[in-house]
Amino acid sequence: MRIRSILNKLIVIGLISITICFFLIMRLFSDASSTKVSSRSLHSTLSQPKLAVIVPYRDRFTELLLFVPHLSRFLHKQNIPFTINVINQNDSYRFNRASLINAGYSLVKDNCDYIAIHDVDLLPLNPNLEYRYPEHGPFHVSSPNLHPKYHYEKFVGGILLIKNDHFELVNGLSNKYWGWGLEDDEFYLRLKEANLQITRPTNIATGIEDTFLHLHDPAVRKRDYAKIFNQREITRKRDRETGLHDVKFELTSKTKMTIEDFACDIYSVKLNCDYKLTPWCDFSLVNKNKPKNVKPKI
Ligand SMILES: [Mn+2]
Repeated sequence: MRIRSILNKLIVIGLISITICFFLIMRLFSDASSTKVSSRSLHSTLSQPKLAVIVPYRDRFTELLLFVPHLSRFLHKQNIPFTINVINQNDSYRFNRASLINAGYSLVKDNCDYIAIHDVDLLPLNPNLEYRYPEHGPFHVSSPNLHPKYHYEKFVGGILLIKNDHFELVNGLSNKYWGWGLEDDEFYLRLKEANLQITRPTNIATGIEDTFLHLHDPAVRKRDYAKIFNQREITRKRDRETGLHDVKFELTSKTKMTIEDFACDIYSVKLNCDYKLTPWCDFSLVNKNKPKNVKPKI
């Protein structure tokens, strides 16, 4: 009798233990599977190619205040991991968009897989404009048939996505362009010569009026169209000398700024000008050579 009651107790204890073990194992499994799910979703964002938006910049604060929140919201909707990097030219030379892009790239390249060369005054409006990783070749978001102002076929300015490998392959942009314009046309030739296929958005139902918002008022923003020394002649030619590998600059500060809760990094850089190669970088040189105003005879 005693043995039987001991056996019964043992069976009850055994059953309870088995039940507890069963629940513990179930619990462990459910924990493991939920950990798996969260690590998988984390992994998917971590493994996604990272975008660094590079914004060549000087004296456009009003535009920047709109740009950073607008583009951040736009890219969040596309679920793209990105940073916004404003490359502020902090020297007394003429504006050099191309060298700022080269400098910006060398500052951010270790933290991204591709860049968006992005004008600060051009805001994408149509949500179908994609900023995905341009695996096979540069993707020109602001194509000539959509850009509010520039409509020639070889135009690659405004907004261009290019992966790190391709940007390095073409040696970035020429550093010879001080003042406004033409650097993007020379960049087009670099892409062509490297046999890179430039693609552009398709299936966009909007047009030149409503695909982008262009904060571009020539009356408010005067542009530096001057051509001094032999600048016109030199900058019409393909540049096979200068580019990403020889851009010289000094990083004077890096500031994190938040606009409406959206972060950007402001890199202030002082560019370096080789006066022998590009004397047109500096207006003060031309003024020194100019004949002094002759005072009118009274
Ligand atoms: Mn513009």
